[in-house]
Amino acid sequence: MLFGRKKKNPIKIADKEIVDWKYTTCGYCSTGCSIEVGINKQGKAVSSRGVASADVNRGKLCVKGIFEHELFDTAGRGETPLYRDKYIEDFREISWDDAFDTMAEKFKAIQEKYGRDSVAVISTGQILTEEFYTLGKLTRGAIGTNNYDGNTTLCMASAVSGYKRSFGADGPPGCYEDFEHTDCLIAFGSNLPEQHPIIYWRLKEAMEKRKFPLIVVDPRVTMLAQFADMHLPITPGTDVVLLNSLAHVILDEGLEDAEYINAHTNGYEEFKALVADYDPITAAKICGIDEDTIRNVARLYAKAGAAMSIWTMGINQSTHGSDGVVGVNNLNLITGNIGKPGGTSLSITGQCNAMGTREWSSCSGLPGYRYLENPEDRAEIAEFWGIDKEFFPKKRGLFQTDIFPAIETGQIKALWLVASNPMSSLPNTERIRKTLEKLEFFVVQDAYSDVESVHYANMYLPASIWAEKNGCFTNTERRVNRITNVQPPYANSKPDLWIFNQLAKRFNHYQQMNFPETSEEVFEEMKQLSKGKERNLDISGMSYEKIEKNGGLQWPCREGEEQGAQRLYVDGKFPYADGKAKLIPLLFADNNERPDNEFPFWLNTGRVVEHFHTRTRTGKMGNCNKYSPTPYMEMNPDAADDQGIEHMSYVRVVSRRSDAVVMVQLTQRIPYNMVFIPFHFHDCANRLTLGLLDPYSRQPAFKQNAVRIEKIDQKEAAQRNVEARAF
Ligand SMILES: Nc1nc2c(c(=O)[nH]1)N[C@H]1C(S)=C(S)[C@@H](COP(=O)(O)OP(=O)(O)OC[C@H]3O[C@@H](n4cnc5c(=O)[nH]c(N)nc54)[C@H](O)[C@@H]3O)O[C@H]1N2
Ligand SMILES: Nc1nc2c(c(=O)[nH]1)N[C@H]1C(S)=C(S)[C@@H](COP(=O)(O)OP(=O)(O)OC[C@H]3O[C@@H](n4cnc5c(=O)[nH]c(N)nc54)[C@H](O)[C@@H]3O)O[C@H]1N2
Ligand code: SF4
Ligand SMILES: [Mo]
Repeated sequence: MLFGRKKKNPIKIADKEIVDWKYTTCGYCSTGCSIEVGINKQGKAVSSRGVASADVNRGKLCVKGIFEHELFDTAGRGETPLYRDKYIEDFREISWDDAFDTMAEKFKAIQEKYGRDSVAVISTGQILTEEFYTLGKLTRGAIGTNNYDGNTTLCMASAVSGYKRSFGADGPPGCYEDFEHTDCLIAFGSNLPEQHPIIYWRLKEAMEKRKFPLIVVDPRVTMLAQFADMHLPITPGTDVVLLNSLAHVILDEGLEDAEYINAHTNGYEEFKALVADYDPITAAKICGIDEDTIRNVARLYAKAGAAMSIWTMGINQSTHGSDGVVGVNNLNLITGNIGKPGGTSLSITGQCNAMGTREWSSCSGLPGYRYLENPEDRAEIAEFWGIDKEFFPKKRGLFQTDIFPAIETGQIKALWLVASNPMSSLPNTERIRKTLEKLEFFVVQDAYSDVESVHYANMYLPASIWAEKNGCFTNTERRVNRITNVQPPYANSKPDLWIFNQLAKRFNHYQQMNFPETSEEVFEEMKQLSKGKERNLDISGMSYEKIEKNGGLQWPCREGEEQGAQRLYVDGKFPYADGKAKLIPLLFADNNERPDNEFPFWLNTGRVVEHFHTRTRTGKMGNCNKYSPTPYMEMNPDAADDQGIEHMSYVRVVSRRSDAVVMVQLTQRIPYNMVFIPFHFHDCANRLTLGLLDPYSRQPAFKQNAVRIEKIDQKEAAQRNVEARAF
């Protein structure tokens, strides 16, 4: 008798009639995978595949990238510019020209009445580098407001600030290839298999070839923790204590690299004095990791030939985010693990072009890692752009997270929001709602018109998205890669670059300044500004053609060089004036909202693999949304048992700010006194978060909040859920 599939119809793979494959780079996370999009006879994008020859992903894509071609005609795409005098009125369609005239007129009138800085501009990590550069030029050089920042303050600000404090400049010094050389890796608050699946795949490949210890520091047993040799379930917000204690053991046991410390760092004595207070017994009580584990990890790390640390939001999104990054850098400096193969401090960045905005947007200063605080940088850029250097402010203005309170207090009257969705992504949604309602004039420029922030806007500008545009992204390992316009702009949407250029025409300085029309011309302008021996951010050796041919190029890539550099600081020379890095003592202050009798659970927030941020994209894509269509919460089964809460039931989660209804998923991944809610869903996690700010980076502590859980009527909750999904 025959068993199996013999009699069944064979599986047929539909012929999509692809006639061309077009090169581009994924527009979700900062891994930077090269993608080819398949185009059929009708010119429609019908398939996505990884580029086999690309060094980053070597033919692989994750669940988001593999469906990215479906993005172009997802529901809710913006079709035409919209306007209304007051946000409570109905929108009416307007022409692009009218939109720009009105926008310029309103901005100018508000600036005249309340001062130049009363108009704020908030951007993103998700548009093209050429667009960032042009927006910066427009905002700093023509509109002239100093209240200009990006959503990167929610994301990478602590890494930027920590790199600057330790090394004298921003820029992740390592690369993915470091996995191939390292002898020990610690991951702090980074869940690679879900958030950077292809970086994880690179790590796994390296570990399969050559086993080395993987240590994961995370309060949850994440997917990465499940693959680790050691998991350190740290008490939230206490990484600085652990880092100080690791340094304590290393110095106490004489495991440091004294030669490296002497030759390449300043501040050793003060640093040593501070970490002396953080012996493992004292530290264990604060960070929840036992003293023997601290000693073991310190020894493993210091004795490894090459050791590296990676981190993401578990470190950055904290009241000690910047200090956490400095702590990681301290650890690597004292063990001589910077700039060597497998020895590095590698911040895993977030959005597809979080790096591009850091490098070129002028959000925190001037383009190409130049500073407003530096008179020579101001003079150089003013001359290059053809404007008076006195037009620039002498220090940076408000960070994104300080712009919203400034709207609240009436200092800021108008806001231009480009590719960010603060109604879902900022802490304390109710407060943000009230803040947006106070604006006199509010413009949202987004690829989707159904974004929550649009409800409060006077004007909506429909932007083209991802591979409807042409330009570059920079990934986590400083690799500049190409996005090519594989599809024409949707409906009457326009590339962000075109929008910036049109608005620029409405401002006085346009006559003196040059705003090139094409991305490639903008790139050539950026190349001019990047040239210089002392500058690490040098892209003058790149061209569009060369980038695409190589599947991306890393900076620095100087004029005449065939390839970019894999690592920074290889010679131990840092961008501080004396060429040395700083060892910085970090005093821990316990200032988080903590669980108590009234709010007994830590609320931790983050991400899942199938969704990206506020779901404007993945919420509408079949497979991505199918995996998790409902706002949910991870809860420990024992804790749920004690509260009489069942798996898959709805509960109300209450914090000091507000409440949210979620479905309970019971899992041992989460400790007894903690719950975890993915922040992707609107009117959910961020209704509850407090978001205390880091003093250096102004980044919110999204992951340390206190909540209680209440039982609710299941029928009503289910009905509300259905209604919410329908909206
Ligand atoms: N699928 C998917 N991938 C993404 C994104 C997405 O939305 N979806 N977003 C991209 C972006 S912009 C970013 S910034 C990255 C974020 O990437 P990750 O930072 O890896 O993701 P998160 O889930 O936000 O947080 C990581 C971990 O930090 C832990 N954590 C919480 N508190 C602490 C703490 O006090 N200490 C330590 N050590 N850990 C803590 C959490 O338990 C969580 O597991 O992902 C990028 N990739
Ligand atoms: N509780 C909690 N909150 C968090 C986090 C957390 O871990 N926990 N993480 C924080 C982090 S790390 C980040 S990065 C932020 C993200 O926060 P946001 O950036 O506010 O969230 P996104 O949903 O990515 O918003 C990007 C918007 O840009 C639009 N868009 C996409 N491509 C384009 C384009 O090419 N042009 C234009 N004009 N628009 C485009 C999208 O439709 C979307 O509306 O969230 C933060 N919020
Ligand atoms: S790992 Fe990141 S860059 Fe690569 S396909 Fe997935 S979302 Fe895109
Ligand atoms: Mo992020």
